[in-house]
Amino acid sequence: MAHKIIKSVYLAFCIAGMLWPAGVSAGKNKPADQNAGERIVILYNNLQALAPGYIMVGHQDALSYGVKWVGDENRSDLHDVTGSHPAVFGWDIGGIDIGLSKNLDSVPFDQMRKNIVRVYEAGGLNTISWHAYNPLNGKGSWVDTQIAEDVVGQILPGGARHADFLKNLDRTGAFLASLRGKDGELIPVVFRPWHEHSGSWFWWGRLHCTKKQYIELYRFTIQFLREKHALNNLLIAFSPDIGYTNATEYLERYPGDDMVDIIGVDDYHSLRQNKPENLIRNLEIIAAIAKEKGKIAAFTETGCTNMEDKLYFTQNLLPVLQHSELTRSISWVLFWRNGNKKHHFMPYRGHKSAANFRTFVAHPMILMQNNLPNLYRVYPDISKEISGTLPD
Ligand code: BMA
Repeated sequence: MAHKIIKSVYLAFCIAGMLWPAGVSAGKNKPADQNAGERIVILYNNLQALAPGYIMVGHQDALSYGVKWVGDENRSDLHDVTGSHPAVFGWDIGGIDIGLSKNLDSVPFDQMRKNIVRVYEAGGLNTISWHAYNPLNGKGSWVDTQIAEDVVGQILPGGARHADFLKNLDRTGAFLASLRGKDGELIPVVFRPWHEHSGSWFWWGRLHCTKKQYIELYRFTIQFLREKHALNNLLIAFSPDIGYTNATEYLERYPGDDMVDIIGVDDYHSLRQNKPENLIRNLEIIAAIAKEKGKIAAFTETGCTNMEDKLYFTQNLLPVLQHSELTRSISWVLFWRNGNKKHHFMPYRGHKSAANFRTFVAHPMILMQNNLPNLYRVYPDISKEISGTLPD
């Protein structure tokens, strides 16, 4: 009898565990943040579980504007083209740091916040990059690629302008802390600061700081947001640009496993140069690192400028993504923004590559919002939850 009771108590625990919250820790890998909140752990587990079989489509500023429209409610160019929004939504908070009400591409922060909540409620993924303004002069992120600028050295602890950096970081933290769901809970987001540091076009790029300074900047930023702003809802994405040919080179300025969750890369170049083999190599390197470290690999930025290549998705990109077990384990691919007819990276209604994109998203490996399970719920097996609904 006693044996039976123990057994049923044990069973009850197991069943409860499948639902909440012990199921939360079911995945063997954990986010980098020791104090990660429950929802971010669920999200992390779901991303890990989906990664081997599926690649999510992401689009920067998808809900903010597209070619020939701005600010329409619940609209995206990808929805116009396929009948579904993307699964992943990219945002950029450059400008929040110096107290602007709109970001560097004129997206009002209040509207961005509402859309981030909307994406979360629909079960999709938000990823936030940060084209941080220069804390020394209030100008943008871009600097001369040939002339070294000592911004990082001056804003680090002990530097002459550290206090100015803290003000900017406080405003950034306050925005991230304002991303909340209906019950006041912090919305899980991917945060992708100090990106493309392997180039020298941003003030935190290779030419403008030492390896030690870059790593300190990165670690200081994340620790400050986690501790001072109590942000336990972040998955942190590390995303250099191209320029590595092996894992050691990729990891040269890596800030540490306790900081990073997403092993990313921004690569526009390889396919532009008609070198798919380079993109395959770059993706396989990040996928192998992610696998070894128990993290998540993502293709954090790419795109075909103005969609000049009509068959880009099925002829150029899909063969690369499908190439190997490693490339297939990339969690998402984020395409850059549709600013206007002369600056866009995705098709829009009536565009000549729209049909090609529809073929791409119909591939069973590719996920848009309409086939994505809610990423903030616990499932016994999330791959059984993929809806077969294809875009119209
Ligand atoms: C660049 C371009 C710019 C934009 C910047 C930040 O790649 O799209 O127009 O301001 O990204 O989003």
